[in-house]
Amino acid sequence: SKKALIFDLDGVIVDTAKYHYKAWKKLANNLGFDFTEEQNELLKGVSRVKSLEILLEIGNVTLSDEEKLKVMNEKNEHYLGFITKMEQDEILEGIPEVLNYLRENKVPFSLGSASKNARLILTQLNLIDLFDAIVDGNDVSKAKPDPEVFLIAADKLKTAPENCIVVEDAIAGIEAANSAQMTSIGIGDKETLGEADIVLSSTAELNIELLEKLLRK
Ligand code: B16
Ligand code: MG
Repeated sequence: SKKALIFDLDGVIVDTAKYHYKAWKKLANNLGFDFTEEQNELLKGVSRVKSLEILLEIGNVTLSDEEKLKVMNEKNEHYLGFITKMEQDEILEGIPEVLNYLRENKVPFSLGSASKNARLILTQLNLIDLFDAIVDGNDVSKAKPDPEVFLIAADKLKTAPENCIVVEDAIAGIEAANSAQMTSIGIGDKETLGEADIVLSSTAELNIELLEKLLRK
């Protein structure tokens, strides 16, 4: 059957990691400990609940389930303050061209993100109508590295997993794509994303020429 693409959101379409970082850092500081940008790397591609657990472990802080819900909501409110101010020029380099190329050539594509704010972010960036399907943190029961998010996307695109090409910036996402039997393109560091079928240092390298080659295969 037909080839299709699945895009991760944070780190592939837009860099929301910097806003997540600011919001988690504020929460950490409120709880009495610091949170560095380096530690924030651990939260990339990881769900909101899991992110909080990692953060609390770093600070050696224990919270009740009720308190966890409360601080997660506060963190998200703070995060949304940044998101709602985001502009279209924050879309990562090369992405608009790639999405337009896929549409013009009738290659279906979906979002495959861990974020529960994905629809809001795509709307804010004026990209939501381009996508044939959207699968995000509201649609899954198992987070990446579980392949669920990408398998639902393939299903929505009516394509077999083997025909899907996943673009991801996080190791958990590459693992998810690989275990779904999909072709994985990693955006980032070759050492970190070594398990990916192809590694590109940035989205600017995800050009039409490379896509044409992959779609012809
Ligand atoms: P939210 P992705 C992920 O997005 C982020 O990389 C990760 O840092 C974040 O914790 C997660 O979404 C959940 O986000 O709090 O908005 O539900 O990379 O899977 O697109
Ligand atoms: Mg990501």
